[in-house]
Amino acid sequence: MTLYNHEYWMAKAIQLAQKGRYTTHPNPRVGCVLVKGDQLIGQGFHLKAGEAHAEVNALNDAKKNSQDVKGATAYVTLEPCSHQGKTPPCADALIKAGVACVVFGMQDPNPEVSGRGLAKIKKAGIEVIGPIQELECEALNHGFIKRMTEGLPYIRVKLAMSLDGRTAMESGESQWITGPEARLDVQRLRAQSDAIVTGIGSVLADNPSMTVRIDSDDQEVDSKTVRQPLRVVMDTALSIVPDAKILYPTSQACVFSVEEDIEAEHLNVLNKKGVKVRFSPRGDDGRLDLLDAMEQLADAGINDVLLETGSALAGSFLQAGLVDEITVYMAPKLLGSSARPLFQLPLEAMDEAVELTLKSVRQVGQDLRLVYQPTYL
Ligand code: AOF
Ligand code: ZN
Repeated sequence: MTLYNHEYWMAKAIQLAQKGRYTTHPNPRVGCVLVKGDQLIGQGFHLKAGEAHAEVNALNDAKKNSQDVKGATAYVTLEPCSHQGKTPPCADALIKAGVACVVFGMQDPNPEVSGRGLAKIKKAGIEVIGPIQELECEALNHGFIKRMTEGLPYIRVKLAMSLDGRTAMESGESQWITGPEARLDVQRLRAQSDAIVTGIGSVLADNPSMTVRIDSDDQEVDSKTVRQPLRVVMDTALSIVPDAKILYPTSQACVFSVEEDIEAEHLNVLNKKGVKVRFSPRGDDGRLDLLDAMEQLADAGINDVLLETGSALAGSFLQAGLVDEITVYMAPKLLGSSARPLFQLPLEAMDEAVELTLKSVRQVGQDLRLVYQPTYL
């Protein structure tokens, strides 16, 4: 089979994997197609943690279509697993089904797998080809890969700004800079994230709920299966008011504070309401250590963080080297020179400038969606 064919079928597997974009957490998004004699005989993707993996769904699909999988080629966006997790190893299922060849997109970064799935398949005499379209396959799972390899979530900062780079008026007023289409796009970004992180400043100023709100007729996200991400507040001195909307339901919320900085009485009030407060040490700047907080989130299985906050906390995340991606919605408005900037960064000379790489540009309604990556990565 030519490389062209491999890329064609892997692209199909990637499309399938994307169907799990809103549901697989904390598992990766994975797609699989089974091909025999240039015909697709089975397809599947991973939908939900605890349920069948992509390969097993594809094998079941072939069976349902009365297709014989013996001698087929399996295209999988991620190395088939070799371990017994919540489900049995996919490598074993493919071997048992008698596939002749496995083409994979990328190795599984999970230390429980990382190469063992491919080794098992090779040992069974099955041809293994790959990685194929590795960058595209990695793009499905930036968060899962970062958590597995660095013990940190993938952190995407979302900001809305005017053409003159302002995110709020001097008073803090910021509703609404962007149009309805961009705001819907943000809801989809939230729905793809495992946690929404914000700062106490934004909570006290706007009392946001930070929930995902998807209409029942949404073209992209199924409003019935949409998952509510964890809502997280960075609040060094624990100043959050007990009835802040973001805290409810408390099962899906948590607050990070510095233990020495808080009032025990206030902690009691919050605990009684069921609010989970986590502690992080003080960082070099005297404020909560953001790196520690993010490590705690990764330990709790958070792959993808969406940081929706004001310019001060966004600037601190950037300076801590924690930002993986910046998504900016730019509105056709001018907010004037006294309005607040995108990031608060105390820079003076040109050589201190934070360099960014432009990754994509898209028009969303009347706004532009710009995606950047800091070059410190
Ligand atoms: C695959 N195909 O579709 C997925 C894989 O607890 P479990 O059994 O669901 O296993 C989760 C781990 O399996 C996950 O951390 C990752 O290493 C791998 N995910 N592997 O072969 C799939 N979702
Ligand atoms: Zn598996």
